[in-house]
Amino acid sequence: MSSTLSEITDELAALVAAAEEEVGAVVDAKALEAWRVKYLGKKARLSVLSREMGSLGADERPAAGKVLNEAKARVQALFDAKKAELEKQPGAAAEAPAIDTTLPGRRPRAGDVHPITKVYYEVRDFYLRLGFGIWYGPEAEDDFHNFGALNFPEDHPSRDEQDTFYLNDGLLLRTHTSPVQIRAMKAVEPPLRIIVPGRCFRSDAPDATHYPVFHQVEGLYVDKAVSLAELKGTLEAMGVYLFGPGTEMRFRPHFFPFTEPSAEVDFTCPRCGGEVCGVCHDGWVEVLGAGMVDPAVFENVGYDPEAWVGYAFGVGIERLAMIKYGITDIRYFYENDLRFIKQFK
Ligand code: 2NM
Repeated sequence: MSSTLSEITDELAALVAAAEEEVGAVVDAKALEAWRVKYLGKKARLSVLSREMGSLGADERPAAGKVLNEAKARVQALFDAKKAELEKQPGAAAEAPAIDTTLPGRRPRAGDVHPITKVYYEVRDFYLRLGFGIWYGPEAEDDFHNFGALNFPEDHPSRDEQDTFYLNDGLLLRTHTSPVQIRAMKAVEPPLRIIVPGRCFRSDAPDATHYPVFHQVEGLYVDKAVSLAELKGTLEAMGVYLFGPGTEMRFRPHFFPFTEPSAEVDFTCPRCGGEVCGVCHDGWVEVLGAGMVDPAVFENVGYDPEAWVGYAFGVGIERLAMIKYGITDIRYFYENDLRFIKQFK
C-alpha cells in the first residue's frame, strides 16, 4: 500500500459520505443488496483496504487500522439501519416467511357435477348396459344432415330463420342430434345400435321451459327385425331405470318427418306417483319422442329399406332433469350458481 495515513483517512471519509448518500436512495431489498455488495462485499474498497493493511509501515498501521475499522463500523451501521427500516414496511412480507403454518387452512371452493351431466350419465349407463355404442358429431351442421336426410320438407317451419341459427358457408347449429345418426348410418353398415348425446340449438326466446341451448340423447337401433314392441319395452325399462319401480308409460300418436309411426312418450310422474303436482299437472309427464325410422331416411343414407328396419327416439336432458329433480325453470341450468348446482346429490 503506497498511500499515506492521511490519504487513507481522506479516502475513507469520502467513501463513508458516499455510502451514506447512496443508502438514502435505497427503497427495497434488491437495491439494499446491491449497495451492500458495493460497500461491504469482498471486492468493496473497504475489503481491499483491509487486505492491504499489511503493506503499511509499522508506524502507520495501528492508526490506519483504527480509521478503517471506524469506517467499516459506520458503513455496517448504515446497512443495519436501512435493513431494519425496510423490514418495517408493509411490502416487506416477501422477506419474511411466506406461510404462517399455525393458521387454519383455506378450504377450496369445490364445484360439483352439473345436474345435466348427472342425468345424462344415467341415460347413458342404461343404454350402455343394453349394448348400445356412443356416437358424437359436429354442432355446426349442414342442411342435408340436419334436415334433408331426415325427410324434412323444404318448407318445414323448423328450417325457418326464426327457429334455426344459421351460420356462414351454408352451415347451421344443429337443432337436434339426429344429424349424427345420419352420419353414423352413412359410415357403417347395419346392424347399428347407438345413442348420440350432445348440445343442440334452437332460436327460442328464453322462458321457464325454453332455452336456446339444450341437450339431447337420441337413440337408434337398426337391424333385420326391430319391432315397435321392442321400442316400447326398451323405453318402459328406461322409465323405470330413471324414475324408479312402478313407473308406467303411455304412447300417444304423433308426427315426426323421420319416423313412421311416431309417438310422444309419457311416464307417470315420479314426483307425485300419478296424483297431480306442479311438475306434471295430470299425473303424467311427457318425456320423449320416438318411432320407427321412416324408409325414406334409410334411402337417404344408402340403407336398403326392404332389408332393414329400425327404431329411434330422442329425449331432452333438461326436461328429464327438471322432472326428476322438480326444477321449475330451465334457466337455472345455465346460471352457474353453485348453490343450485350442488343441490342434486
Ligand atoms: C326423436 C324422436 C323420434 C330420431 C330419428 C332419427 C334418425 F336419424 F334415425 F332418423 N334420429 N333420431 C328421432 C325419432 C328423434 O326426437 C324427439
